[in-house]
Amino acid sequence: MSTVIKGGTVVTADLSYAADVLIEGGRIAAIGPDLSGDTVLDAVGCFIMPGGIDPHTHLEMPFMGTYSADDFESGTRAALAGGTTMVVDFALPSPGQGLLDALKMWDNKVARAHCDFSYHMAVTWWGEQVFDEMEQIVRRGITSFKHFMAYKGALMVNDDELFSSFRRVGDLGGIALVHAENGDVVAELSARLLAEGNTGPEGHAYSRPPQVEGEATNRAIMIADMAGVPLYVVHTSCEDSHEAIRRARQQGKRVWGEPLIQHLTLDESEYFNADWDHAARRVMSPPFRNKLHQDSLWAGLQSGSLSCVATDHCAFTTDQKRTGLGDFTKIPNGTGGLEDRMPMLWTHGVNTGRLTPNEFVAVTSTNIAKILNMYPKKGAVLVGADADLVVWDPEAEKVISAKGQQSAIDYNVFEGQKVKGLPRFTLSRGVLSWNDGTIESREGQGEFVAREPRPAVNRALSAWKELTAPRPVERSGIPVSGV
Ligand code: DUC
Ligand code: ZN
Ligand code: ZN
Ligand code: ZN
Repeated sequence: MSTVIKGGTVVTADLSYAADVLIEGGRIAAIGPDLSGDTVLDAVGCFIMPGGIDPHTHLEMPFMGTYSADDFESGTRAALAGGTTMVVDFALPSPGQGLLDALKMWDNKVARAHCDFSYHMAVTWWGEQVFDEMEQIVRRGITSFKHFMAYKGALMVNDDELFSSFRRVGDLGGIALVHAENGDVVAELSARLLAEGNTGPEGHAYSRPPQVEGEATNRAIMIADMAGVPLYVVHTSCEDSHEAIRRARQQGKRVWGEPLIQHLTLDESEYFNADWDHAARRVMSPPFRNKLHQDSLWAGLQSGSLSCVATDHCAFTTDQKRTGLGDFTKIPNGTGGLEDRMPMLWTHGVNTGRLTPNEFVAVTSTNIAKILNMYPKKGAVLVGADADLVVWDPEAEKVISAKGQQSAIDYNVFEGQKVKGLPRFTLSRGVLSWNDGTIESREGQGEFVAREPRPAVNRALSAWKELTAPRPVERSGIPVSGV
């Protein structure tokens, strides 16, 4: 059985050209004019692009006393409905829990996944067991390790732990990820705000100003530099951290930044809504920022100083959010976005002229496939690549609403937003999974994507070698004082 996508324009991160795409055995078998196959998908007027890759999701994650509401079933179904064909989720050991043990928990969650997936492994504490197990995690095809610089008393690691873990990741040929917020300052500001009677959701935003993110991003970049490890900064939300990333990249450091679709399109005024539920549903970390920070993020995508657009999809129902009535620090942090990332980015990025369609492909798919070393299996329209494809109709429109969404929660942070540009078909390894408004994928269709380590230095080789291989200085005698 073969499938041919006919009459469209292939759009990759590099170029756009008219061609048909033939799919056999889950892979792209041919690209060119006048191809035929058993099943024909009509792509006239559409773009044929690599399926989106969301490098940052939290599905069914134990967090802040509850579990995020979308699991691998509803989450990956939402992904496909929005043109995304792969998610990278975070396996999260609780402090003291072994990495292999946590991985087993995640392996038990994924049986019903509709699209392909991989994991980042979180390092939430440090010790010999973690050091040892990291090697086995890499052998399992997980080469990216996430560190929380916030969530003090829960997931946060300190600088000594960060440095030790970064060195280990570098030695294993992996890549370090950071949630960059200064957790000590956040804890102080939160306690003060609560003591002063600021208990509402807006207190969340006040407790996490851009400076806490800028400081932590700078610190993580410097520690990664000393450890010689490539660094990926998740959910870059403001100019303060973008500036640090931009500077590092200009210095030749391997550092990448990841804005979220939420931070690109929603701003801090959401937290001042008179409706408590409205504001609380938008509580996430980092919080939404003002328009100047949004401009900075868009500029980063345009200039290439920011690399990937993600969602940090971590959805909680209104009931779950209400745990934080009377104390904003207890509102589960997180928002959804898996189904809306691609249409929202197309609408606010491509339709406004900020991004070209090729840049859209780069930041939604190809860049992360390269960074995580799974290109061109993923993120490409090339013969031999997985047929993870989206047939994109730039003229199709809808108004985003929780009604009819795939996500399990009862609201949508983009409610009422009009989008133009939607997936007509989404194919997961050649299987038609989203067919013009209808889910056709099967539960359990998704497979784990293993990744190979790839040794890389973080900065200029000479300086790096000097730092990591110190030589004792030979001295002829002990200096005599006064001489
Ligand atoms: N931020 C969130 O908003 N949710 C999950 C974890 C995180 O860092
Ligand atoms: Zn985070
Ligand atoms: Zn509202
Ligand atoms: Zn996250």
